[in-house]
Amino acid sequence: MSSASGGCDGSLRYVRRVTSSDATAPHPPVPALELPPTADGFTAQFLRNLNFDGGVTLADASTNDRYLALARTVRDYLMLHALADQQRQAGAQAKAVCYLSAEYLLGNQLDNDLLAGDLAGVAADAMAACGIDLDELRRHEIEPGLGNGGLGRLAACFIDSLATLGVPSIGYGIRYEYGIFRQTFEDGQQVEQPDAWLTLGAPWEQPRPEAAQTVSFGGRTETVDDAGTVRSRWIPEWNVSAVPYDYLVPGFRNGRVNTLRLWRAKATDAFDLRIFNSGDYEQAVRAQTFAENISKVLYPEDSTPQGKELRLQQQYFFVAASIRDFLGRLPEDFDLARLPERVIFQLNDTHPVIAVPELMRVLVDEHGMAWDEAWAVTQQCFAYTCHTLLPEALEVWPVELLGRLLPRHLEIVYRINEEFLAAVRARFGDDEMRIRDMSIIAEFPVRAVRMAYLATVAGSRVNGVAELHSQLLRDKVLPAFAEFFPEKFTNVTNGVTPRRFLRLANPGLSTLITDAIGDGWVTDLERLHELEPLAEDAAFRAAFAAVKAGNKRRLNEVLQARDGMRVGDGHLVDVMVKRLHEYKRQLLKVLHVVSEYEGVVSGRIALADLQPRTVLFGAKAAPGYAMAKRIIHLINAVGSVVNTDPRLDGRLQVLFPPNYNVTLAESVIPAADLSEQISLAGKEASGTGNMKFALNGALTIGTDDGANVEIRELVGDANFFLFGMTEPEVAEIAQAGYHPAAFYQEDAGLRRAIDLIASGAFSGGDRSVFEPVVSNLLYEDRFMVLADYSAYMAAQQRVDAAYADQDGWTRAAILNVARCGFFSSDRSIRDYIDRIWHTPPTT
Ligand code: 26W
Repeated sequence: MSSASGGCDGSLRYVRRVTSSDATAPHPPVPALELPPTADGFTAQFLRNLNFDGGVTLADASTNDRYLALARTVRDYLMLHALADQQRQAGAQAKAVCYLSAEYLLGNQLDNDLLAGDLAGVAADAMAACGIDLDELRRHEIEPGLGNGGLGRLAACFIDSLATLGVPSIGYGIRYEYGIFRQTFEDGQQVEQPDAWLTLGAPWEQPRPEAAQTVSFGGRTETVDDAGTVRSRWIPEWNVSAVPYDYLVPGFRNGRVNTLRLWRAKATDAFDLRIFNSGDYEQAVRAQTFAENISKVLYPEDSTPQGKELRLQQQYFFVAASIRDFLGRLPEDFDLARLPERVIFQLNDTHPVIAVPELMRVLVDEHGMAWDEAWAVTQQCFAYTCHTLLPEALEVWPVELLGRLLPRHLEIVYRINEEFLAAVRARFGDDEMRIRDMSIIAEFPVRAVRMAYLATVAGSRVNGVAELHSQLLRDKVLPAFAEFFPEKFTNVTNGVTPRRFLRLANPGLSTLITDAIGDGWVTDLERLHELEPLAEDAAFRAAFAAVKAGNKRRLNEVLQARDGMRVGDGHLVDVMVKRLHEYKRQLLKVLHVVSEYEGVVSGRIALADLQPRTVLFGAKAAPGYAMAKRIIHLINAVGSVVNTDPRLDGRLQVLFPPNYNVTLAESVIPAADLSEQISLAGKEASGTGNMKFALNGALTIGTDDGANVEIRELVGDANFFLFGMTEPEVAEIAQAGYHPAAFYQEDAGLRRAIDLIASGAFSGGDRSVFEPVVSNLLYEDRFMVLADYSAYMAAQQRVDAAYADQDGWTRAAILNVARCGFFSSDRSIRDYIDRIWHTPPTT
């Protein structure tokens, strides 16, 4: 193929090229992009997109125009792969994974797709030829923040790994118009701003209005006599249209492209017309707003469900559309009794669990399948992942609400429950305590459907997300179910994608690794083990330390531009980034900072003995979570005092850049020395930030919780700062009665820190501001911050001592990198395939 055009003069042009004629091609030759891509071909396509899609010339194009045209061009190349991939997979009849998740925290797409499609080089050349600063376009991108935290980011890592492994799969979710709010601070307090991520255009998505599905709500059920069998039928009251928006999910340089299909709610034409004809135009418009509200906003609650009707509407909306969509892909004459051979629906926590009665309804009511057969099919088609241990995070839906919104589904849930409880009785007799315990329907405080129980009864497998979590799930959260269905329970430890979180986020370390062991690690992360001997190589250690120093400079550039902040020169960079929740114990970190500060100002610690540190926080609080917001206020208040007190001479800094998101994580994590993973043991299901830090050569200070346990086992005790109570110890003191005030009384250091906060030292003398935080710690302290304080302080002293030996620290950091290959999401996905899905990759 000849080169399309030379250079880039900005003129309007349309380059017509024809593929080599192939008699067996499914359609006549079409103008095509060149594969492999060339800079000239890329440039030509970029200009075409700029001119014809954007309607501007290069000379007149704004940054946004250029960004959109670049994104489109990248998507065009991926689309070539996608079309070829679809052709290869058509007719393969392979079993697919449908990943059902209410959240996908995707992060920026441009670099990810350039990397996966191996387009970074040509894109850079093309932009240079056009006189465009590629980095400026990178900075222009707004990430789709369609998730809250760990669960949504995990889903994004998983779809990356599914594509890279070549597993047939579709991710299904919701295209929220407003993603997770943008956090700002006013006087140190969180203020939420809308995240209007779509306003400047959404070049990565492709609307597919022709593939819209209708989703129904409300109404009533009636029974009909169908040739002697009594059947129930749903007469819904209102419909909305679900319009799919597709995102390409490219595998890493393997020609595979999967789909992420996100649904947007639109008013149906029929609905509009009916009201329009009644002459009430205003109401017709109101109805449209009502329907479109369903995909308007992501609920910013992470772990405390609000039980809002709109949220249930969202959940049903996306799973009903997804199930229909998937079934529509099967051949017309497909025998639905064989559905389990073709699909597994993975339930990402309880949010999509309403899919269970929906599939039953479709099979029984719409396809006339017998109940028992439909139930057997359904049980094989679902599997459930639990992501929490907090009882308050387990979703329940009042039957009053469910019955009003989805009356037929409630009937189906009742019948599932009836038959399940009959099986329990058959095995254990009329043990009413047990029956009440295991019923899918809770009776108190209101009759409600326990979605986790429904998922457990319906799914073929139930998994936790780290070894400890899966064990606690069996022993503490769902013990009666683990006894009844022992074969269902399994573990899949979480993982993170090495493409985004090492290869892209840490180019310096990536190059160092590749120079040492080749680039196979990008898709085979266990190969990082080959780095182990290099921990003893002084030259490698020096190079590794230089990369870390470079990453700190890079972070400073980002922080400076973003927030006017910077990490201190020569400082230990101590990072705690995650959602704000009391169980994660940001307060413990604050107490450490306050203790160090108090130590210096009171003269107990000589300034020269203080290890210079920058403590960096990133955390959003759910808007309705008052205590979390107070803790944010406290962190900012402590920062303003500590950062400006001349007695500290800048040796202790607290930075809290607002709006922590995936993009900021990509700058922060590679620069960190110390990773704070300090949740109360038994509360953090897994954590995934912990894995990202260790893979980027930060050492962890952490409790024996979630995946910390597995990280420590792999990296070794010498390379991990363990502290605090174990889960059984926590359970024991909780049992005996926990008295936080006793710890306050007994520990002078703790007393000084708390007293300083209580004194108003961080609130301009106003003692009332943080009084609720202080009294909560002293009289309730549900997550036992005070009980772990002294162990934490001692562990931080070990950190300081270890950091003083820079070469030893670097050795430990290298071993962290070398030993954390296990935490690739590729490995997690292989575990899902082996233990749950049985969906082999296709080639
Ligand atoms: C509003 C209801 C609700 C309930 C639970 C919203 C969100 C949740 C999630 C389960 C919270 C969550 O993100 N859990 C996190 O999942 C990660 C991925 O498995 C784990 O690494 C974290 O430990 C867990 O907190």
